[in-house]
Amino acid sequence: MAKGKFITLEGGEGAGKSTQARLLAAWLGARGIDAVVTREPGGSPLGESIRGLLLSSQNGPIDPLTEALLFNGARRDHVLRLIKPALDAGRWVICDRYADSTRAYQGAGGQLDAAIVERLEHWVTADARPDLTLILDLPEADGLARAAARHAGTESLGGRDRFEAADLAFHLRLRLMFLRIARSEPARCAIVNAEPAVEEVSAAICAVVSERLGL
Ligand code: T5A
Repeated sequence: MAKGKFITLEGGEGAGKSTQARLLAAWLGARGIDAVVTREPGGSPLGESIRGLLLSSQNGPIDPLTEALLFNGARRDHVLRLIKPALDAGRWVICDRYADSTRAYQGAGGQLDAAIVERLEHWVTADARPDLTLILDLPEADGLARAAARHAGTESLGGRDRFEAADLAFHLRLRLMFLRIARSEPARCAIVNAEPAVEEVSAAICAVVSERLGL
């Protein structure tokens, strides 16, 4: 059986990754392609438990190396329990965030040594490298405003998780890193303008998937 394709969605806060992951799965389903939608951190029971630890505002500041180890621990479990088995069974996998998020958030945002980030990524993702990564790009303040509008008033940080609560300079570093990754790996990555309406962004994504993955 042919292996499934592995698509990741990346970008800053509120870029629309979760929304677009669902729409892409539906579009693929209409073409007879069985796609599983998953997310990071999370995607497996252990991964979801680690997600709770990482996003909670109760744990105070966590240093970038500790964060990178926790994200990669969750990722390894996710790869072994869900991503690789699904791909081996011929299913497509659409993952809302993956290793590029560690490069951006802990590497560029948290200023963790790039060599450490790369080494961890190499160990953890050797069995599952994306065929296509869609980088959803929009100005960081716009993404944060979307995320804030979605969950205003739900928690002590005004509904924001630890990362959403970081300053704008942090979020600008993320955006620049995602764009740098896209430009340095053009065969794997495509930048999608995430500013237009949901339907327009979805159409752009489907066009890229169609062209890059031969649908
Ligand atoms: N993280 C993650 C790391 O630091 N390192 C890592 O290695 C990994 C894997 C995860 C956090 O962990 C960090 C990054 C994150 O901070 P999360 O809650 O999963 O936390 O955070 P996000 O992935 O950023 O999820 P969000 O839900 O905030 O953003 P999405 O998924 O990009 O956006 P979405 O689809 O939920 O949309 C947000 C809102 O905008 C609206 C939606 O309806 C929704 O209300 N929207 C639009 N509005 C207008 N126009 C459009 N085109 C819209 N698209 C969506």
